[in-house]
Amino acid sequence: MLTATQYSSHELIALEEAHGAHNYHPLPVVLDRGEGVFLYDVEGKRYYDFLSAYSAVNQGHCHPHIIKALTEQAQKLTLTSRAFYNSVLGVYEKFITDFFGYDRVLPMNTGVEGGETAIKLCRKWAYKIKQVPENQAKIIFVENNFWGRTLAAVSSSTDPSSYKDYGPFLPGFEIIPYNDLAALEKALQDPHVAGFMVEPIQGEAGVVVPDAGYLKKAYELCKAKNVLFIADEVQTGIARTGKLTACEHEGFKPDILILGKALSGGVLPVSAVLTSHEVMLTIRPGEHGSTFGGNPLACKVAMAALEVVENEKLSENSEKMGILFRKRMEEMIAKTDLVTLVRGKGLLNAIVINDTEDSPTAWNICLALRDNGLLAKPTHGNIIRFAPPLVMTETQLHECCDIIENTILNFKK
Ligand code: IF1
Repeated sequence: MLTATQYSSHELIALEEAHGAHNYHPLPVVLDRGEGVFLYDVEGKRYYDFLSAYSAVNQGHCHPHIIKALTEQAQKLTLTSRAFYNSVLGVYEKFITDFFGYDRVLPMNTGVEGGETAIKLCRKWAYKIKQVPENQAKIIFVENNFWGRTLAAVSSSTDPSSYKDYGPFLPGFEIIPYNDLAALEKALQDPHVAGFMVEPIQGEAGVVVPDAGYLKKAYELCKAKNVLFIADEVQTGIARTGKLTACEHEGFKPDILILGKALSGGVLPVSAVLTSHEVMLTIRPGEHGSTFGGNPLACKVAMAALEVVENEKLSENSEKMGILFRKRMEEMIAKTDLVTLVRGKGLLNAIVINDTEDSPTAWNICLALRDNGLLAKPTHGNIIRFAPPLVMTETQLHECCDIIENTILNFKK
């Protein structure tokens, strides 16, 4: 029996084709090893990672501090379930609530479980505190949101590729345009509204940055109507946009904060929902949970991942490198009509390709970027997201911008 290291990229792709679900269409590259900002394919070719596993690897691949925490705890105790206490969870809960400035945390695993948990907390709070009539609580979402693949998540989606043929859908969700305060103000007139859940920057939609002040004003509108502002920072959190959380750019703290992805540095699934005593304690024992939620291994990994964010000043580096990146992209855009704009905050950015959404141009550019040693992937059609690990140095960033510029300027449709 051949081990994985003896298969070629081609053979490994064929194995996935033959034996796996076809729920993705990956860029044709087979990765075997990761270290910092670099990925290496099966044949040993090195690439700059400009996706970071959708912003889960902010600390860089296989960060030694996180891997050390993982391997030490893995040899001691990995899982007790919450049927019993363990020696790590309480320490983690104090650590993370202090780190983000919240009263309490509910630990889960994936980002979408964080979203589901936030919605359940919001509904519980609506019935027990706001006194919304039972089963009448409404939660407002925005168009082109993306917060995962569960039936609740796709029930709030406006993207047919997320929701088509998965009905019937969860009721109690209302969808309004993003970045539209008048639409939010109108929707908040309904006294049954319990929450407003929104990404501070829409990742999957193509790194859509709302107008300055939108989030803060939306928060204020929610407060005026006793509605919980729920920030989905699964992708924008953990220093990705140049602050520890993206809401910090607007100087407010969401009532419920959802974190995931880079909360573990991409080492294993760790998510967290942070909120106040009042909201969190509406859920009583036995009313929510998860087998792996808050397991000792995940807690140790998450604390190490957050220590890296603080010790290596990843928010500051993300901010600084992001400014540099967008400047380099603007200079490139001045030399070509293939790219119309660059947008983003910190090291969450995207370029918009001057072609139709259904054109293969963005995909073909990503294939050329791959050949030139940089990995990125289009989000919707003609938008390419660029989200490298936040540990990138200025020298490395210039090298990556050189690769992107040379690829774009020499690209033939
Ligand atoms: C896929 C997208 C990104 C997220 C936000 C919650 C979640 C995600 C803002 C759920 C997850 C992932 C899911 C993955 C691809 C990726 C993605 F393209 F799907 F939309 F990043 F933009 N909130 N995003 O971005 O977290 O349950 O996955 O841990 O499903 O294809 P999860």
